[in-house]
Amino acid sequence: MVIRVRRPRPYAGARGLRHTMLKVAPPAWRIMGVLNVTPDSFSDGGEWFARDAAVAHGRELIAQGAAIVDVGGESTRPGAAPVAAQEELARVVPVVEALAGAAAQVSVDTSKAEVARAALAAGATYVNDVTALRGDPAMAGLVADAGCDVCLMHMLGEPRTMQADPRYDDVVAEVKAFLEERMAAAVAAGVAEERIQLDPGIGFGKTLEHNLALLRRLEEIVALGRPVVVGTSRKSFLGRITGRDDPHQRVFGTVATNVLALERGAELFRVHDVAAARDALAVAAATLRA
Ligand code: PMM
Repeated sequence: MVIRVRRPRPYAGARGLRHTMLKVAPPAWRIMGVLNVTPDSFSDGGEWFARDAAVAHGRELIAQGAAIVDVGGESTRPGAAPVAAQEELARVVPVVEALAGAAAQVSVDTSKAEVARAALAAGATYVNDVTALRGDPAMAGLVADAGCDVCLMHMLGEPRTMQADPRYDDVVAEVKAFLEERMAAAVAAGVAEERIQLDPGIGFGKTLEHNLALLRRLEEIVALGRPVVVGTSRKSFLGRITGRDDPHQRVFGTVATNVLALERGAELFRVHDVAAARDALAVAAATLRA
């Protein structure tokens, strides 16, 4: 089956906030709000597991300024148990369906083609695949046929074991080479280059030092020429630095990484706390432009 997705609507801005904003060019940055419909994600597992709660939270993320809502039905935290496609489908599709008419793009965070296909048919226009199209041989062709946006993310190993003892000679060079190779593979499979976004995969097979090196030298990933997605939100390396064990208390640390990443050229920010990121990025972007 070939699914043609609708083109995403233009970014409508945060509801009720737009008229008070500076009259400057529309932001080059966008926020991807995280919506985990899972019982076991590391920071919000169980909070939005019921369909109605998930849909309401998705709408709230959009109201706060998310241009994309990223709906996921399988936790990728270290050690997480795999979820069968049917279960993942049942979690994700009703939420995608309900949010598809809203003033934001809906993304599906999955590495299973079966789940992505159903989510695209339900109105998603973006596939966020943490395996960069390596997890399911049918995924690249599906994304190519659908003409949807796709995020290719770097991960060393697989979620169950990735944090065991990750090693690199030069983490930034290796992540960059991986993303370049995955982009070429996607294009070879028929994915349009302009639909591809790249993500260094903060926390996916990386130590604290690896994560900081990737953020510090993010320009090297930006130099690949495609929009860069950064997902630092509430992650454990922030807790290591700040001493905050509760992921909900890592908002300020997340915001610091977002601003640094913006300055280095990142365009998409995958966060749980949209309002905080939106204000910080608006101020940082206005300052950089001035
Ligand atoms: N991180 C998580 C899940 N999906 N997708 C992308 N593209 N980048 C990320 O950094 C990323 C991701 C980690 O789990 P969470 O949904 O609980 O934040």
